[in-house]
Amino acid sequence: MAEYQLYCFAQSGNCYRTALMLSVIGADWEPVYVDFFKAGVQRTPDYRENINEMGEAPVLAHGSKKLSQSGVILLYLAEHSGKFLPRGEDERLEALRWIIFDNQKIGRNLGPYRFVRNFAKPVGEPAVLEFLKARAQGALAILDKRLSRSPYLLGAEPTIADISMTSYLYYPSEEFGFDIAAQHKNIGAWLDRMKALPGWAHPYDLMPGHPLPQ
Ligand SMILES: N[C@@H](CCC(=O)N[C@@H](CS)C(=O)NCC(=O)O)C(=O)O
Repeated sequence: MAEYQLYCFAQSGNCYRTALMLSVIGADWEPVYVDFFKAGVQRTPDYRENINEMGEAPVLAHGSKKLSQSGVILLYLAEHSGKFLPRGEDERLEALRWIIFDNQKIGRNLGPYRFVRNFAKPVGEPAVLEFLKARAQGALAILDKRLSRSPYLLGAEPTIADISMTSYLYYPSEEFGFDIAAQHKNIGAWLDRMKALPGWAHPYDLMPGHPLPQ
């Protein structure tokens, strides 16, 4: 058995943050497939009792520990590996600031937008899609401005704040109906830099469940 198990599925940007981290730190890990779409495993009493009371993926299992919330998992892995760890109090707080902004403003809007556009049955109402897209675009513009100042969020080196921020940004542009990297040039250049990290892999190659069965 691998050292780490990650409960995850390929379509999830929330899961991707943590799968990418495991990959770029060179961890010994294996995915445990969460059948989110068909079986809704994350909503079963068994999952909530034994895996994550919050009913969400990702979950990282390490020995007897089970951790959820991608930001917590990223911090744990950074502290255990010494990699992508923000240094000193100011950097730690700055990393947390961007991780929370990502969770609340970017992933929180881009994820549901992509979900209701591609996976929900029936597909979401146009007004809902427009609302989520506008909120996501506003947050992406803030990220783009930040990345005009330095190669990575905190400066010259990538940290867990950058790994978190990749969440939904490598999924195919057809799934969004617009090209994030082309519309936000600094985000596009930063995505290329992140892609050059040893161990980088696309979410659909790193986690199980793609393509979805029809
Ligand atoms: N803030 C959480 C978000 C996790 C999350 O919302 N995961 C989704 C999958 S992408 C989920 O499991 N949702 C539960 C559901 O919709 O039943 C994190 O970063 O880990």
